[in-house]
Amino acid sequence: ISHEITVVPVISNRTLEPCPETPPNLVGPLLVEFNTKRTLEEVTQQVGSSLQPGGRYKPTDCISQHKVAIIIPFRNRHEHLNHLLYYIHPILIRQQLDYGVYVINQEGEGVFNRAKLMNVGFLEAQKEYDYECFVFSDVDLVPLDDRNLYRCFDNPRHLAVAMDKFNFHLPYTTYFGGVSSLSKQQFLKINGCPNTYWGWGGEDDDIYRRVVYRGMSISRPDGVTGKYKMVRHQRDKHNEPNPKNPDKLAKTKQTMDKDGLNSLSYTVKEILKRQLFTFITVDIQAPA
Ligand code: UDH
Repeated sequence: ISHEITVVPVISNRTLEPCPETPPNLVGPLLVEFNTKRTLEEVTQQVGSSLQPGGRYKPTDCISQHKVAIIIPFRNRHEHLNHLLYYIHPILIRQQLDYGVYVINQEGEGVFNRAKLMNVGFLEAQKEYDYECFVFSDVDLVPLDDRNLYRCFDNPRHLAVAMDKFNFHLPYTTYFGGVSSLSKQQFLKINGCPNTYWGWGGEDDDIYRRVVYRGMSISRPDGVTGKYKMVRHQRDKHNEPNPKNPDKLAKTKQTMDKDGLNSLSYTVKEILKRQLFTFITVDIQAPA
């Protein structure tokens, strides 16, 4: 008597391969428009189904090679955030990233501080997951091409190289604003961002200088891949240009070792897990 043996494949034990170096499903140039209002509920319906709460995702059919935290400095820009989430999630999914989206919300009405919020995002995201790469993105900038990879490179990367508001050019060659990526190691090497740039202006140039003073250079996509559309807006309250900021740049070399991650102090007030993002409200001791 012979017995046939049927081998049943066990799906959960299937070994996954690493995702390919170049994501196979990218489409290139994208249509982006901000004419229609988008509510968070709508956007959650439209793009949230494959995410884990907190705006987390990883591919199911291969092992992502990129653990990326998207860090968004934020206050009172919900309409912009909805547009960004609507466009960015499908892009990040096509890029096969293992990622999470972190909105770092400055509490209160004090002077805004973009760079300090970036430092907070770097530390808070790592409390949740072993992120190796950090993409810092303004809330109002949507990439116009999904080949612009939201990952880290051998050098710190400037991603927003061709914004519509600058006629799809860099405003100046050392510009490092808008969207950038740094690996954990690269960010630690520059002691993070400065905490002392209150109000608008200068902090992005300070970060650029930190990178150069630590012997690194800037990596960039080409001017077609690096196109961005900005949501048009008025100047925010409590984020006026600060005339003291540009003057500080002459001293970055001396100050960067004592102004940064190693001097950061803040208090987390609330952490909300939404489907499309993690919303972290922080008191950063802003002056009135
Ligand atoms: N941000 C907020 N809330 C604020 C201020 C800034 O969320 O109140 C964040 C947001 O991610 C924003 C980023 O910080 O994208 C940079 O700030 P910004 O948008 O003020 O800087 P930008 O250079 O604009 O984009 C400057 C003012 C433009 C006025 C144009 C008037 N026509």
